[in-house]
Amino acid sequence: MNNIKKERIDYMKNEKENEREADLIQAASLMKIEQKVDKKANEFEKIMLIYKSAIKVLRTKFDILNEEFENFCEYNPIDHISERIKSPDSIIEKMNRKELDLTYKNLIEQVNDIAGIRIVCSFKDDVFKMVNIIENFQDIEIIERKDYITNPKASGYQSYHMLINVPVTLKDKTIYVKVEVQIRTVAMDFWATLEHKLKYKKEISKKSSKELVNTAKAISKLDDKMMQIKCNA
Ligand code: 0O2
Repeated sequence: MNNIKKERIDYMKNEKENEREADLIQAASLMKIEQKVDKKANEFEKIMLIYKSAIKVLRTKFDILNEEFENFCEYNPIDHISERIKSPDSIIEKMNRKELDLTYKNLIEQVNDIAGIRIVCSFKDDVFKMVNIIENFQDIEIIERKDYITNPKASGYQSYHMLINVPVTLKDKTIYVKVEVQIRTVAMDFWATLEHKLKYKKEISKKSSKELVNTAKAISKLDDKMMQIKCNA
């Protein structure tokens, strides 16, 4: 079930990716990247500010796209868009979960979803239309993608994730910052939101986990049925 294809774009793998991370470290005036993460420190705040800027850049692109669909096209695949910066506690919890040393280096290199944008679409095919549109953005780089729609997670979770590098223009240079884009249908979003609430920071029984997987399968069937109705309408 969990044979999710992790596609990493080859040219990004080594030097270029390290360059991107070095730029971010420099921009945050973080000279000692092996320094331990301190969520109350100035450096931490500066890093978060840069991630927030990346969200602003990408959010503006999606807002423009949404307005274009709304005003110039017959159909808008976007239902709504949301964004978030991962909270300091949640970043540290994730680093602990991944058994990472709590250094700024690991935070920048290994935590991919500090900045996140979610695009919620109406129908399943709209998700793939959005993926295609993002692929054609000239100024962003796609680092990785995870298609949890074609290959749902063992939990039942369905969503399309793209990890992208977004250009942030600072006074003396443009730096690239990682943002995770989650694209899914309204139905998938409904399931993920409730499942997150049910599971958040607590263990649930095997029976309940199984029931959640079954509800995810039901959601997938509903999505397919709605697509069929749309095609026949
Ligand atoms: P939160 O609290 O939502 O931020 P990676 O990010 O690639 O280094 P990870 O975290 O295994 O490693 O990647 P993955 O599986 O793509 O998950 C990233 C995010 O997707 C999660 O962030 C969740 O937001 C969402 N997600 C993944 N699996 C599930 C799931 O089973 N149920 C729900 N509801 N959401 C899921 P966080 O940090 O785990 O959580």
